[in-house]
Amino acid sequence: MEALVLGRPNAGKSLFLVNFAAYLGLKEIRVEVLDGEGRARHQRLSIELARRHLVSHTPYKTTALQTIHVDITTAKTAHRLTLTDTVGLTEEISGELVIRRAIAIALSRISQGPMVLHVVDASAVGYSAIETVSLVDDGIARYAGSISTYAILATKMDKESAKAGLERIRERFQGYPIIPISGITRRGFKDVKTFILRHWQ
Ligand SMILES: Nc1nc2c(ncn2[C@@H]2O[C@H](COP(=O)(O)OP(=O)(O)O)[C@@H](O)[C@H]2O)c(=O)[nH]1
Ligand SMILES: [Mg+2]
Repeated sequence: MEALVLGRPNAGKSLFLVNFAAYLGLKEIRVEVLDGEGRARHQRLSIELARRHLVSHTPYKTTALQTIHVDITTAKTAHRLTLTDTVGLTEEISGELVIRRAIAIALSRISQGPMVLHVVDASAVGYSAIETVSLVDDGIARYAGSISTYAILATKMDKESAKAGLERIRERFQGYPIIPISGITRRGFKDVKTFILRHWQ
């Protein structure tokens, strides 16, 4: 089973991915990095290094697909889960070829059938009508939400402003599963695991 992690730059995709893998018991992360040319490279990283390597204050640190394999163990069996991080999706067309390519690869993956975990920064969802959820998030929900097993992960719930943001997300994305999480405190990780197992195929 594959879960594709999508969202805008800086939403919190990579931190969720690394800490969720650690939560599932992974000690070392073997990342398969697909570069802008579509070539795969393999790297072994400790959770700490992976966090430093993949998570960034500056958007676009993730310019290639990074795939992590983890096992979710239940009472009966171990399920092999592949988590794929992606470059942030934006309204503008990037001037950088490597980013345009990474976006194209991420978008084309959606139609190949993975579960889509759509990460939205709940703390950045504004109060006024103009600065609410972006068109990019609308687009991801409409497209991935119609063809994939799909959930919105409303993240950064450890931040004060995220409470109001979560309400806005609930208003805007009615009918879609919404799971409040924090990539830092790991709030909601159990719910994400339950969601993944419930839709296992
Ligand atoms: N407070 C808080 N900060 C977060 C959380 N998740 C990510 N961040 C921060 O947001 C920034 C972008 O995170 P990153 O995972 O690289 O976002 P990406 O561009 O979507 O992959 C980094 O500075 C992270 O430390 C969270 O749950 N809570
Ligand atoms: Mg990232």
